[in-house]
Amino acid sequence: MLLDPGTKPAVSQATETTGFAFNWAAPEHALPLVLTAVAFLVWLVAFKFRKVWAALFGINAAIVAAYTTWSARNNYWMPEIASELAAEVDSLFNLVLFLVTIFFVATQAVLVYTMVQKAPEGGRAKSVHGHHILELVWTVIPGALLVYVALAQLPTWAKMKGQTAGTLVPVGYDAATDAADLLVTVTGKQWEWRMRYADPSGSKPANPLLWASTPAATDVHMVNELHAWQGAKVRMMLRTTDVIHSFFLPHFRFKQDMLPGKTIPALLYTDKSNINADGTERLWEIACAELCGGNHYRMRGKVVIHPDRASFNQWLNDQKSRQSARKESLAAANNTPAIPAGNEE
Ligand SMILES: [Cu+2]
Repeated sequence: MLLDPGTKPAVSQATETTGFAFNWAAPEHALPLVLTAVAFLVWLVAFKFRKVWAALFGINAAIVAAYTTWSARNNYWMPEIASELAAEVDSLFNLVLFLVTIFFVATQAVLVYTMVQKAPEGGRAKSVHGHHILELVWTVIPGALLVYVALAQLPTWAKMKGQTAGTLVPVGYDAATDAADLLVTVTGKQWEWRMRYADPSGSKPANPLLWASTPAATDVHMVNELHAWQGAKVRMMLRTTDVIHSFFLPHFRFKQDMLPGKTIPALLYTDKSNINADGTERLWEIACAELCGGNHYRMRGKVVIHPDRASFNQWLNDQKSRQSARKESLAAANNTPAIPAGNEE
């Protein structure tokens, strides 16, 4: 019996890790410590004047505001940006972060003011009930902001789904208008990612959605590695063979759940290559962002964006010939009798 070449392809795992190394001189490491130290000093003073809780809430708000502003400005929380779309996602994130920070600080300021001004020393603050206009204000303003955020993200979401730029209302996938340069099916499986490319020498599958669920014998299989070239629009057909996985590409700010029984089309824009001029590679990881079982943590892979289409084609053709060689050796092994001739019962 000939094994599916997809069951045991060459695995080349992402092994590089970047551990956290504390450095006093680095402001991103020292700043939280300095803030904490200042906060502790202020708290001590407050303790003396019996306004401990008011001081705590105030200090907390100040630290959160300083740290979030600083982190957003220095892009401290996010890895390298791999595409323009990723930068768009970051600005959406920063918009939400900005709104949340403003309102957090504002509400904490009211809280602290009430605790300091409205309470007798060491006693309880007085409660205020039934202020109609105030209630209207704090309902209408957040409501309007939520609607704004919901509308602001629609064009980015449509791009990620590969719909025409400028489309606000998400529409279903249409193979006829699919402008992708490369087609790849990514299947989540406990506990790895299976990538499948159409035969580079054959014609593009007429119906990519159908092809995603019915592999051709000449497809090229790969495990835990997603390859493309710089400047490509990559149509990814996302599937799972078992439970829900979440296909997460942090450098592309791309995350999509894979749902059993569904093929989910998405588009990846590759504006940058992660192969340096000297041939070394910057690690752009793939991770599973949905707890999917005991070995969930093993669902690591990597994205390789070749500098041009020619080097990608070379890679794909290379994979294709390796795969045919594996198929042939498997076929030869399956034709060899397991029991040497003459020893049969
Ligand atoms: Cu998973």
